[in-house]
Amino acid sequence: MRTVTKLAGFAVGLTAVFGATYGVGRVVDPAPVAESRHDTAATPTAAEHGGAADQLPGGLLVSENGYTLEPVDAPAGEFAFRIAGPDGRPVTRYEVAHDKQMHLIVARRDLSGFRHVHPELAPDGTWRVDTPLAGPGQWRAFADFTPTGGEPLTLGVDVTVPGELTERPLPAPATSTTVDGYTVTLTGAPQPGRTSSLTLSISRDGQPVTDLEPYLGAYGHLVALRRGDLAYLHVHPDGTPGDGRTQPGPAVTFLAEVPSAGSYRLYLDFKHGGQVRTAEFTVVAGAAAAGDVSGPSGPAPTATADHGTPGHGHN
Ligand SMILES: [Cu+2]
Repeated sequence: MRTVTKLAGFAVGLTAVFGATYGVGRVVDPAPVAESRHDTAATPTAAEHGGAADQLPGGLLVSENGYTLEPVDAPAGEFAFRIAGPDGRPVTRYEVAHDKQMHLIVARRDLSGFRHVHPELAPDGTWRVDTPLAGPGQWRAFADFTPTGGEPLTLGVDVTVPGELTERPLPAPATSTTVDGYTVTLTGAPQPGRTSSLTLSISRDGQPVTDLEPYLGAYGHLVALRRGDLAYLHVHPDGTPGDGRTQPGPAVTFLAEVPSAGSYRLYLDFKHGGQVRTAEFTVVAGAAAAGDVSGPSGPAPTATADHGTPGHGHN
């Protein structure tokens, strides 16, 4: 009983700390935290959906659950790293998730320069890839992987590329963007602490694109990074190619849960004509987001948030 009590106390402590960010409603029920951790290895999808609100967002830690992301020296033009396991040795066995054993995502601290690449694993546990770090700056590199026998993890590490840096301001929030002649339109807005549907529609020359090609097991792959700390968010596609209901465009729908109000940068990878492209958006989660200082002062944003009635936004 002592052990059980301690575990429960630990779970309460964790939940209370994270509750400031994720909503305090879960503090009263610590049991799901412990259960979701047990279930994760066997059913990662269920655990991700059921327990995400109780966990720290991905990518904020360089070491978690005994696994540590370690960049290693590499020749010019190459980026290399390994994952040290609980025994201190490089991990050499990984599960495939979204078609790959390792997803490496990089972005500068100002949220520019996003790249999503797939390194090659050497027998000694070193991952190598043509460097995705496109120029000088403070970069964050995220390794998104599942070690065999372990839980899905996203570890993050800072990497500096020396040189003259020009800080880029975060682009203003928008619901439409273009990349390589494609126009991508966003419908829906993320709401802190709950699952929101985001639909991205792709067109070219005014015509809807209806022959998207599967990429990483879906018609699109969406990553969200939070401004300020670059918290890395998994966003799950709603439907997969071949499930009998998911169409190859023009619309691709995702289920996103952001942990807090604030600004996020969304990066949509989609494949068409044999090439992967990335469309980027800035979105603001929550009615009373930081930076909303231009409007008249008053209680309106708070009142809107408290009522929580979807479809009654004022903007
Ligand atoms: Cu990937």
